[in-house]
Amino acid sequence: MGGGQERPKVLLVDDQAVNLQALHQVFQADCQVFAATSGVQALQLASAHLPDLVLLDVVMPDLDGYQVCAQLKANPLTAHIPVIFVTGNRDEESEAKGLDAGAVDFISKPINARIVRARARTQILLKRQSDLLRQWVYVDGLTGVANRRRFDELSRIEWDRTQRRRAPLSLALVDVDWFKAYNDHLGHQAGDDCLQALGDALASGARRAGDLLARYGGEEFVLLLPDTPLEGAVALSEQLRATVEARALPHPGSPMGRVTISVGVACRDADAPLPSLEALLQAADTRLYAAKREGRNRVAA
Ligand code: GH3
Ligand code: MG
Ligand code: MG
Ligand code: MG
Repeated sequence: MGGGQERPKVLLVDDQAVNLQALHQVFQADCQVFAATSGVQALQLASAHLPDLVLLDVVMPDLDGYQVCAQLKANPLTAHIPVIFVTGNRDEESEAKGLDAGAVDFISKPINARIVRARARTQILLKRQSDLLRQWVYVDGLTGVANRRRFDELSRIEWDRTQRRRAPLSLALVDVDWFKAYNDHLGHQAGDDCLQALGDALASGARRAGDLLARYGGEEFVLLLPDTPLEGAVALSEQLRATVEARALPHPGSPMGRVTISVGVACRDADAPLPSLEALLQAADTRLYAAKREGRNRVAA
């Protein structure tokens, strides 16, 4: 069904085993299939596996299909996953309600395998195209790391998410030392190449799945580190600083003779509450400035 790509992931949700089985037969040959028999389980599996499509029953004992669909759409992680209702309720009111909840399509039971497969194929294709576009929209053209737009969106999400869970959120601002002089000595093209190399170096530093490295602007990068206390963020930043220094990229305009970075680190947690994401950025920026003042090629927190 996916045509040469990785097999699409489909989540089937129905409280009756016989219905699940019928759907399973439609998809098992072409797709990686996950099955849930309740709304709660459906939400868990959707977050865990991020399927390309959800086929969703309406009438279920705990959460009904409309509630499940609304919750999927309310979660930024799962909001872009298309949902098709598969239901015994054929009336227009049910269909309108399903589409209002954010579903892309509505299929009546008993199902016709070819129709279900064809409609699913269309939605999976659209989903893959929009995934691709979303990816490009979020990538910095020069370095290939996430761009400022991605950082702005994810940092808001992580600010709220970590605050709700009373978990720490750390942020490290990375700035290349004497970079204007680098361009002046070696030219702007060499400067661009250097930023690319730095993007690679920073991205290759040991990082956890939830961490985000983004190009923040010009010759500045930012690391967003959810669930990471200040000490952890400082240790990681120090590791990245050392990695860049060890690459020994020649820098004739720097007293260090090689390309180095300075890093400002800040953290919001129970001990150090901050009023806003802007305040966290400001704190990291102040420390970055201190790292510069204290001689560059260092981490300040
Ligand atoms: P400091 O150690 O204090 O950070 O000195 P600096 O020269 O790096 O700081 P400053 O902010 O004065 O200069 C940053 C320079 O980075 C300005 C510009 O020449 C260069 N720069 C910013 N973005 C790019 C880019 O995309 N490509 C290239 N080649 N250079 C860039
Ligand atoms: Mg049912
Ligand atoms: Mg700068
Ligand atoms: Mg700089």
